[in-house]
Amino acid sequence: MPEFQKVAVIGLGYIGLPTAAVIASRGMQVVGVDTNECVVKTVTSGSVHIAEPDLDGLVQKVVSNGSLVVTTKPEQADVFIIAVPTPIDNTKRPDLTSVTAAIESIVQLLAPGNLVIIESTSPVGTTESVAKRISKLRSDLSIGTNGKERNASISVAYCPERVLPGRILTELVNNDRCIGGVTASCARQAQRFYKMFVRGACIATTARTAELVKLTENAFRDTNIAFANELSLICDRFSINVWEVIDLANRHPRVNVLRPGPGVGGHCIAVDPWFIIDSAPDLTRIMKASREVNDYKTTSTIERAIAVIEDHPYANVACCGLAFKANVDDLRESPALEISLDLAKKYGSRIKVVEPNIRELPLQLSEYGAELLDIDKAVRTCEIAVLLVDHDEFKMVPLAERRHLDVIDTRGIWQDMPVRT
Ligand code: SAJ
Repeated sequence: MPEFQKVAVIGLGYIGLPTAAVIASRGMQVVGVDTNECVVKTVTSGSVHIAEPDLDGLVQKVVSNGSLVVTTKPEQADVFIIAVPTPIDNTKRPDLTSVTAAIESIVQLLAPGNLVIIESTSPVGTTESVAKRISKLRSDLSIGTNGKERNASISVAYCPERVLPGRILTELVNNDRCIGGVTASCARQAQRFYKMFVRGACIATTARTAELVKLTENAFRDTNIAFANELSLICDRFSINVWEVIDLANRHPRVNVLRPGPGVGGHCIAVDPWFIIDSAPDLTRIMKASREVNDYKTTSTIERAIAVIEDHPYANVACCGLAFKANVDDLRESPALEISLDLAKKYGSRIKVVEPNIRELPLQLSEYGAELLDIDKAVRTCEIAVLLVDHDEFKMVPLAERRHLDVIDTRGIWQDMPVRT
């Protein structure tokens, strides 16, 4: 009998739902679990609640052929994957409430031979604590033991996801995976499982190492973006075009400066470094400074926009983009949203928002009188543009149609005209 026939995925968000759908498409029976009844209803009807290329078609297929079933309550399975959010609280400390609740919801269902995998981004030591908690609540089960006791044992592992929104389905299958076991046998069992649907290498390590690997990846990117953002502030002071500096510097064979922007958004890069900072505050000077630089870039963009708007007392302002990055509809932790909101608070109906990936403005923005326009109408009716996201739709606006605009280009995509960077 195959070792992994039935898989329960707890949490059907940006990671859980695509993971559940991919596993279901590989011939395993999958139960997707989410406490949000709207999510369960949507997916049960074969639809999706998140925009991600090709996800709708895949979910439709696996739901209609019965290999993915969705519910609010977990049930017995061979493998349990925890893919719930792990945000930071107001004091920037990791909030593991959802992981704890997910574990509590499955612990009494566990049976010998089961595999429990945490995919949620977690501070170092979380998986070991989870294993201890399971041992405490289920003294009949041992964790990761081999040999004679094997039938009474379960495995616990940490296997971080590293997929890029916008490319999730491809990266889920093709990226290498780092598989951290609480014991070596736990890692081996998890490795066997991931090899069933991952084409990339599945590399075994300890749970603690895998936890830090995930945090390292995102902290590394945050620090590199901070370098680019700091450089953009320096260039502004010296009236030098930062995009030209980066382009020329990157011609050096060993230099690769990333792109500045209006700050760092999303629920990962701007959050995960805090997991490391929180656990080693005395050792994380670069990571903390990077977070501060990236947050300051949002503040400085607001200040620059205000300075330009104050120079044009009656002008309408196009805030181009609300999403946290190009070509997605995700507004979570978005600096573009924060900037547009601040400007709408101050300038009300003069603010015209362009976001091609949403149908309705978030309530906070419309309450201040801001209006959602398409890009063509916005460039026609505004005199100022604050370009916040490098969506494809914005890249395609010809120079002739935006020549009249006073532009703050935080993404460097309208560099064919004299602009403020
Ligand atoms: N950004 C810049 N300049 C750049 C690159 C990005 O300002 O040169 C900004 C984006 O505009 C956005 C933010 O950074 O606001 C994050 O975007 P991103 O594309 O760098 O990353 P995410 O948040 O979409 O996904 C990241 C990825 N991590 C890494 O690249 C190390 C992804 O692989 C992870 O799976 C994901 O976090 C996650 O879930 O942790």
